[in-house]
Amino acid sequence: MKKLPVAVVVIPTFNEVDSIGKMIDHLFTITFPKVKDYDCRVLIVDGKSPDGTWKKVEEKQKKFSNLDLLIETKKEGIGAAYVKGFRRAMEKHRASVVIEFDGDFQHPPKTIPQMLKEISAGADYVLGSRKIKGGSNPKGWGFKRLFFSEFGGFVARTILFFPTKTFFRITDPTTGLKASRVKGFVDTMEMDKLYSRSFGYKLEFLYQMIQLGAKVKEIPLQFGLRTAGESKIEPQTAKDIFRTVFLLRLNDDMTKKFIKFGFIGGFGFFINLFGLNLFSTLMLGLPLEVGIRNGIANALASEISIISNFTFNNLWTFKNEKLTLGKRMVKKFITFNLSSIVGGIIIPSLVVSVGTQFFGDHLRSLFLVLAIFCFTIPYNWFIYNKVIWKKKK
Ligand SMILES: Nc1nc2c(ncn2[C@@H]2O[C@H](COP(=O)(O)OP(=O)(O)O)[C@@H](O)[C@H]2O)c(=O)[nH]1
Ligand SMILES: [Mg+2]
Repeated sequence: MKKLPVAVVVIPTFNEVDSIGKMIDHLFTITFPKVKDYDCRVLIVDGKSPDGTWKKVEEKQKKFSNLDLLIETKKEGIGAAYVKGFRRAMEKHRASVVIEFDGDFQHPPKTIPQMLKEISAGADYVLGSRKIKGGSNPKGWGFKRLFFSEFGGFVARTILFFPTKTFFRITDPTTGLKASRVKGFVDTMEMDKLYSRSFGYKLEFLYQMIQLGAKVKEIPLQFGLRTAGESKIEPQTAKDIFRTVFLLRLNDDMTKKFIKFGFIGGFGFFINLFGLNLFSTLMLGLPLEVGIRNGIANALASEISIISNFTFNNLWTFKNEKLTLGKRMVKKFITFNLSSIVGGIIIPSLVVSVGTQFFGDHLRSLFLVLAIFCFTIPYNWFIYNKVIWKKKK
């Protein structure tokens, strides 16, 4: 008989004695028989629950051979529990798919066959979403919990992914119901140094899976109310999640690039300013009108700042896409110059011109600042990434 790929449903538990037995029974007798193309197993990672959840699991192990139990020495957070669970699923069970699942019936077990089907159909990462058609939050949730969930999800999504495609594609980033492909994803993920060992892990796994290029599929999740036990969400959970997404984004390669780009751009501005004064002073002896003199001085200074921007971005910001001396570099440098004229002169001049025409001369400086931040910076960032230092496929 052909050996089926293994899917491990990992369930972290802490004081879930009232629901874990029912959950195990339900999975093995109702859910798994519906799955034909996976060898389904359950792994409970228990934080040494004082209520003896693990004893209940040991009791069930006598009945179900595909039920594994890992007892932690103490409660270390849901994220830490999943890391241990995933490792065990890969090493001991040689899992092809790992599923994140709660032990309290808030995640409907019938989503498991659905998620596995999506994986078989080619998805690498299946997420249960409360935000798409067919998904929902528990009816009994009060305004506060609902607000935190909605607002937290939006903030997390924005900080992590804005303005990329993923921002629009991931509707429920804090969801805890997921199926992940192991090969090329979970086995490649960095799990040693997580920012959060608590609920923030969800965002870290999500972020890493996206970075690894996972094909995402969302399925509707009707998030239920707990049937028993208490939520382990604590007041500091929101802070933990916020801190985690912030650190992830800050250490993102793109963000680091953007900071370098901004730094070099700012430096370029000062070169321009300094150069204008320097050249203007040097040309004082020449028989020129003041306007002509400053015009020439600024043109020279601008070109130096363009050269500086090009050089430093090439050596630092885009060092991985570095252009080397040669024909290609000359071509790109010419494009860079033309584009700098568009982004640095034509666009701001248009904005200042149109803005002051409509809203008054007194707003001149405001429109310049607006033009730089709203148009020049995004424009340059786009051109640098997509044209000048475009990644080779
Ligand atoms: N092992 C372990 N399990 C945990 C820990 N924190 C939460 N869990 C379990 O993780 C699952 C999700 O937590 P839960 O309290 O249901 O979160 P909520 O449903 O979002 O309020 C439940 O099965 C919990 O028992 C922990 O620190 N260690
Ligand atoms: Mg729960």
